[in-house]
Amino acid sequence: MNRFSALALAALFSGVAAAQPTSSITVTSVEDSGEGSLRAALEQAAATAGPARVVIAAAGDIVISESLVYTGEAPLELVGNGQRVRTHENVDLLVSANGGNLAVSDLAFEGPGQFSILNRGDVDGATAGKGIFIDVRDDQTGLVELVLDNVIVKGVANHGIHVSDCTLADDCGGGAGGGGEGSPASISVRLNNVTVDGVGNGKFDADGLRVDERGEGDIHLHTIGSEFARVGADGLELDEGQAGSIHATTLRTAFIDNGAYCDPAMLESFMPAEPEGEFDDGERQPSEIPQAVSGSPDDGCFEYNVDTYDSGAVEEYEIAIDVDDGIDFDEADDGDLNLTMINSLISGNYDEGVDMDEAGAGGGNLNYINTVAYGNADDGFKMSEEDAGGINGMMLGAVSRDNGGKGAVFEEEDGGDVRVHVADTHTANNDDSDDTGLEVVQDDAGEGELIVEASTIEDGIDAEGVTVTQ
Ligand SMILES: [Ca+2]
Ligand SMILES: [Ca+2]
Ligand SMILES: [Ca+2]
Ligand SMILES: [Ca+2]
Repeated sequence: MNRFSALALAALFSGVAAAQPTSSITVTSVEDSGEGSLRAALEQAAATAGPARVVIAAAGDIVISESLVYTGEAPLELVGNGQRVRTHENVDLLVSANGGNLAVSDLAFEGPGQFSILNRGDVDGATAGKGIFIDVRDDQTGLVELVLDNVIVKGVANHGIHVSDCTLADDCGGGAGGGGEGSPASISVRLNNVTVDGVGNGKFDADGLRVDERGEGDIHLHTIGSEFARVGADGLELDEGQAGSIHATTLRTAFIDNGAYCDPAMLESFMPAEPEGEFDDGERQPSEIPQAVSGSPDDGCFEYNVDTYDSGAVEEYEIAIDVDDGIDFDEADDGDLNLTMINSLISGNYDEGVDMDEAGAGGGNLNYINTVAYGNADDGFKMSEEDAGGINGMMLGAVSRDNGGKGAVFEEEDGGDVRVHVADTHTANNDDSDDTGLEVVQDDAGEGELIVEASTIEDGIDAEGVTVTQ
């Protein structure tokens, strides 16, 4: 036996010896509460202190009137057999309130549904309910793990699945614009055969899967054979602020028709006649431009940006309706953004299909392999990198077509290089087909390189500061 395997074995045995035994609890009743109920099992699991395994042996739907809350800090495994946990109330369905790891299999979680911007879940004093929610402790360390296997989440007003390592909870905001502090812990989310459908339609900025990570620590995401569809905001949003990186892989995962909570058709009539303008110094005062929209079904849907000159006069303004993406990552401060999509599909989303933003030190590493983006309202694939760090991009057997923006964008600002390799890839009919198939931009210090092999870029290449080899 060599030294390495001896050490590995020693570590394995010490790990087994140190682990606490897992308590096993059986749910024998589908009642909302009482003896043998899932609610009682979660209370018992929290009371055991160590890891617990709850097996739902009872057949039929479990209809709850208030949230199922696990308060333990130790890992909880919840094993179903195809049952549905349902509610008619606008509440969270399953909550791990003190950062305990969750592993859930063979269960569906269904909210009341019927939410829209005209039937919101966050008005009249209500808090919009989520499907599955882990609230990380402020002092948590190590790895917070959420593992879902054969799980369905539908019909909740807020996020379908949410892991929050952010002190501001639902007011963290997103990405570079996000706030809040976080624990030293990292977050790992693994989804296998998970469907998140029709959630997030009762509130602005409510996603299919949302991870808010602050403080030290990374986000690790792996999805296999999963689907995010008809979500009000982004199908999947990761916000990694402060130190730490995003490491994400999607395999055979679909992102379809997400981002329509702020339905442009519904809100268009609230837009000013001139939604944007650009002026010379002294030409227009702030009181002389359209004011922020009010009186709409949800005024949060309107982005309002005004830039002024030093004199106080308006330089430019823009008001826009905030629709959302298929998959949206924001990585800020130290750390990288790493995304590999394999055999995945991104279609019909109301903003970008793939919307990646990396800021601060660190770069972006993107691999789109046998992955298709079509019919998204803005770009099919978009990566923006700024500050120190560069971009390494690869499209292999990818397709991007019929999107309202560019087929694929790799834009790099400030110090750092951009290197993109495109092979066996097809782009067509993106936007107006005026050099919109591929856009690769290298700004400021650094080098740019685009290699295109065995590909058909019908709608052209727009390269700035980049050497193109075809
Ligand atoms: Ca953290
Ligand atoms: Ca970071
Ligand atoms: Ca950077
Ligand atoms: Ca650069």
